[in-house]
Amino acid sequence: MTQNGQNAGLRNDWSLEEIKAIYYKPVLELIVEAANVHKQHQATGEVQVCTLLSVKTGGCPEDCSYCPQAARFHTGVDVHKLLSQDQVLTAAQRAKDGGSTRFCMGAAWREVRDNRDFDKVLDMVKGVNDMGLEVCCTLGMVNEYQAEKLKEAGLYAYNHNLDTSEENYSNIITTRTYGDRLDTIDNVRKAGISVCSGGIIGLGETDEDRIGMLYTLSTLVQHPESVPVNALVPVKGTPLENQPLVTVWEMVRMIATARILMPKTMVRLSAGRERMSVTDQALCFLAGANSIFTGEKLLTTPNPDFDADKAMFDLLGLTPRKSFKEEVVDARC
Ligand code: SAM
Ligand code: DTB
Ligand code: SF4
Repeated sequence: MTQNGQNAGLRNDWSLEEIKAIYYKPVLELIVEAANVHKQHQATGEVQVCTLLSVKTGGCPEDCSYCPQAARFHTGVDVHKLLSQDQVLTAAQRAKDGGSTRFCMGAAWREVRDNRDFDKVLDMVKGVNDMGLEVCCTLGMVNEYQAEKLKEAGLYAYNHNLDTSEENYSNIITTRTYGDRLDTIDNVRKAGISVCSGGIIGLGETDEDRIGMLYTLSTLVQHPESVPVNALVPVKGTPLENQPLVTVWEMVRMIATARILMPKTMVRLSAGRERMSVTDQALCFLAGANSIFTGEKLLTTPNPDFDADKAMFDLLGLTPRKSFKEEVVDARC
């Protein structure tokens, strides 16, 4: 058992065999076990509400085969350059008014470059942070120095997904390596920024790949503070456009295993909710999911609208989680 400061009481020495034994449990047994872990470590019934904004859409030089924003695929995505500070702050205010506590800005970049666009993003981070929201960015790869600049500007979290297992990575993306991904996560961690890293299921990967990704995440020196679990949204024009949709049981298995391995982490039911019924989503919450993206768009694809999510929260008796930033303030009072 690891007993370093932040990981106290949490394990990062899981073996593949142990993870397999959890993942392959009969699904109802798995849900019960995950629900128990959830109850011990999380405030049940509380769900973190996050909103996404694509601040720079499309034209990306990478070849991620799931992504509508890769320039080489013809997906008809609405390509635009970096939004203005005004446009971003207006969207952030709307998200805040809608009950979001985290605002995540995504850019279709391979990596951050030290140029005027990065300076503008730093200003956006400052502006959104000043509004009292937890600011998150997902901008591709960052080096140590860029991570520090983001931290200084007030960045709370950085999203950088592993997406799949190390073994499967080159079947999905060839323009960078798994090691590149891990290096960025490390740079973000060193800068003292909260780490958000997870993946996608439904890419054509095997169960062993899903287990492999969970193994990498749960054996990092410190678990990511959030782990998004995305169901592939197949987009016309991408190489994965004809992939069959994942079932709710596959999502549940992934979420429940993540919850058991990383009890203190926020597990986010991310892309794919548009096609899920409230009953399906309820199973995911039962299995340990406690964060979602709200607002009618993710980055480029649809998401349930505000009213549908409000009705779901009411029906299931869920309450929006308050901001981690507020908790820090409370603790100081
Ligand atoms: N360019 C940056 C990067 O790759 O880290 C940030 C933006 S990228 C769109 C963020 C994440 O969105 C990806 O890592 C992937 O997990 C997810 N994503 C992209 N397209 C998706 C799709 N069609 N279905 C589900 N998730 C998707
Ligand atoms: C994450 O894991 N999922 C979000 C967020 N992090 C950046 C993105 C989902 C994108 C789904 C496809 C789209 O809307 O373009
Ligand atoms: Fe570019 Fe990110 Fe999409 Fe890959 S996932 S093509 S890096 S925007």
